[in-house]
Order: sequence, then structure tokens, then C-alpha cells
Amino acid sequence: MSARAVVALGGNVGDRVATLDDAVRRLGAHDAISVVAVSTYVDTVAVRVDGPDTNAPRYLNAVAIVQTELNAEALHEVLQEIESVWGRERRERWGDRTLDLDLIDFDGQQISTEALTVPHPRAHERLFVLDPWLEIDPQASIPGIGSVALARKVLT
Ligand code: A4P
Ligand code: MG
Repeated sequence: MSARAVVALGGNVGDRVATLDDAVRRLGAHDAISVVAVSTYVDTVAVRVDGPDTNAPRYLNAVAIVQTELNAEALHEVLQEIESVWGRERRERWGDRTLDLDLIDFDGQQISTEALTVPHPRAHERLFVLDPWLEIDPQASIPGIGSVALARKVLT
């Protein structure tokens, strides 16, 4: 059984292009994951807990669609392993990071466990997720929310 999953990539520390390139390469190198599509990399203003921060280092964001034999929990673990290769430290909520890999959607499922909430609860309110996602899947939708194109319109 193969599932289709949407992964958001982001980073605002170090060589951002090299980091995202490497994360995509590592995803594709996994035996049970194939990368179906990757958006262009978009340069975005950092969103902090109290809003956009033009003084913070800017992010490079992207979205990838993958096909996987893994279940959502196992895929999330792979994402966390790739983050840790890049020395991701968790100090501050929404703080600067070399690499953040979020599971945005997993086969249209709604999952709520201690470790994982899918769809990602903030995806629908973030242009840095919606724009690259729409680029590679204009028909995308979020379970419980609806059309990504519509969610994007609401934001602007
Ligand atoms: N977790 C639960 N569900 C998920 C999921 N669907 N995908 C858990 C990934 N992780 C999930 O995540 C916090 C906890 O959420 C983890 O224990 C994980 O198991 P984290 O990666 O440790 O921390 P975080 O990313 O700082 O937290 P959070 O709340 O997920 O942050 P967001 O909402 O992802 O925001 N600005 C720009 N321009 N671009 C960005 O990419 N990213 C963030 C992070 C803030 N500002 C940004 C960007
Ligand atoms: Mg995260």
C-alpha cells in the first residue's frame, strides 16, 4: 500500500539551498520513499510567534510530494532523522533553524497522536506552505479545510 504525502521544507540558517537540496536527496534515497514533485524554493520573511519579523534571517521554503510505503508515524520519524543530520536544535518555538520538515498531509488522513497532527494545523494559514504546494498541485486540498487555492485566497 503506497500513500501520497506532502512535506514542507524550510530553513533560515546556513546555506539554505544546499540544505533543501540535501533534504530532498535524502528523502528520495530512502528505500520506501519516492519523490514525485518538488516546488521551486521560495524566499520568505520569517514568521515568529508574534508575527512576521523582517529583522530575522529570511527562510527558504519548498514543498515536496512523495509516495511512500511507510505509515505517517514512520515517515515523520524519517523527517526528524533528516532534520537531525542538519544539526537541527529545538530551542525556541518558531526560532531560527537549519532545517524544518513538516508533514503537511498524509493521504488525506486526519491523524492526532501525541507526536503527530496531520494535516499540519497551521498549514492552511501559511503562504510559505500554500504557494509552493499550489505550484506543484493546483488541485490540492486539506482535509477538514478544503481547497488550498481557496485557503490561499482567504489570506490575501
Ligand atoms: N508535530 C506534530 N505534528 C507534526 C507534523 N504534521 N509535522 C510535532 C511535523 N511535526 C509535527 O515541531 C514541534 C513538534 O510538533 C514536534 O515535536 C513534532 O513531533 P518542531 O519541528 O520541533 O518545532 P517547530 O517547527 O518550531 O514547531 P511548529 O509549531 O511545528 O512550527 P511550525 O508551525 O512548523 O513553524 N517562517 C517562514 N518564513 N518559513 C517557515 O518555514 N517555520 C516556522 C515553524 C516558523 N516560521 C517560519 C517557518
Ligand atoms: Mg516543524
